[in-house]
Amino acid sequence: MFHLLLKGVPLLLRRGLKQKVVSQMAMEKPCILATALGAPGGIYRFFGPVIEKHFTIVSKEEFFQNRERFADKIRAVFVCGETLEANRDLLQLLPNLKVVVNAGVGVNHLDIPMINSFGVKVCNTPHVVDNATADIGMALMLASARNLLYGHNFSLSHEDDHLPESSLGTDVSGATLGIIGMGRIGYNVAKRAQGFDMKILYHNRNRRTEEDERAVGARYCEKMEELLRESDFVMVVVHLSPETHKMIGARELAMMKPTGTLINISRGLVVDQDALVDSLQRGVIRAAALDVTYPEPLPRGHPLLALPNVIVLPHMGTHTVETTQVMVEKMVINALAAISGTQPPDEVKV
Ligand SMILES: *C1O[C@H](CO)[C@@H](O)[C@H](O)[C@@H]1NC(C)=O
Ligand SMILES: *[C@@H]1O[C@H](CO)[C@@H](O)[C@H](O)[C@H]1NC(C)=O
Ligand SMILES: *[C@@H]1O[C@H](CO)[C@@H](O)[C@H](O)[C@H]1NC(C)=O
Repeated sequence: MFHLLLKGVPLLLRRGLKQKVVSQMAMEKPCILATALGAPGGIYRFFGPVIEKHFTIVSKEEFFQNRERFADKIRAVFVCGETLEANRDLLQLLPNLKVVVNAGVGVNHLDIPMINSFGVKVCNTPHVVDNATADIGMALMLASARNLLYGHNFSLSHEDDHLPESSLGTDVSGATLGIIGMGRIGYNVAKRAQGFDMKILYHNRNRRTEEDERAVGARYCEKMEELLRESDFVMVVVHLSPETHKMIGARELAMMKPTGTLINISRGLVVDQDALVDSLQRGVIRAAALDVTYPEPLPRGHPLLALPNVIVLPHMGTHTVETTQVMVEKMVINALAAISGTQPPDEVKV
């Protein structure tokens, strides 16, 4: 672009001009407020350049030390977990803010109507997390079914050479998988499970088209009860909403096979955690494998963590280099759009 612009200008002068233009552009980069790169709960340093190409990052600390300098300049807030709260007190300090961009899909920690009342949009990063989240669902199912954590610990610290009977796993290939919530992630799970020759059932508010069902070999269960009764593995992939809040409680867990495994990659509060602890302790179900809990991470010493038939991950569903990179790129695209006054591709509306 510069070359077109500067055609005909002598080379040395061109260089000088180009530098000047570039440094002016650098000065004019809009500011975003975020947890400092690399700080706990902040975006990892590795992804800094993706943001810094377009924005100047102002950390929370820099902002509060020098509010007069930054208040007018901040055009976007990048939220990554809950270390930076986009609350009313903060928004009142940012007169030129255009958008709050959330890393990831789940925005239940954001008060969207309140944010919108400041004329500020909210965006998230949907779709890009689909593959990684479906992958972690499969990873949890396999790890739980085949007792991988037990086996690893055995390798580290075994006292005799023979695996005890209790370490026997259960087959995934050919087993029945029930998917609760057949959105994009659920559908991606079904695709993967098809490769394991699993029998696939799903429950969803809306039935998928026959073509969609046929493509992954999934059968619709209008009633969740039917799915719970028939499945060897139940994977919960719904969004948190008033309808899904504690949708899996003691009653639902009791409907599952005693050999059944619950895998939760949705949102902590979708499963009644106390009921889950009780069901696992009493052997109502075989095992649980969770990427999401309430709270996150679970406090050390939580009863779920003391159970041998549970795998708990600290919400790692999208935790890969590639997916994080695309997520940060999406955040930048949404912020740039909102700041320039065009419709951002991933605005969340209520
Ligand atoms: C799903 O996640 C945990 C376990 O109970 C619960 O806190 C949540 O309620 C639900 N997710 C899980 C982990 O099952
Ligand atoms: C998931 O992965 C496949 C294979 O790499 C790719 O074609 C697809 O676009 C990915 N989906 C998303 C939503 O990123
Ligand atoms: C790991 O194995 C050792 C020895 O068998 C056992 O004492 C310990 O409880 C195991 N730890 C876990 C977390 O299972």
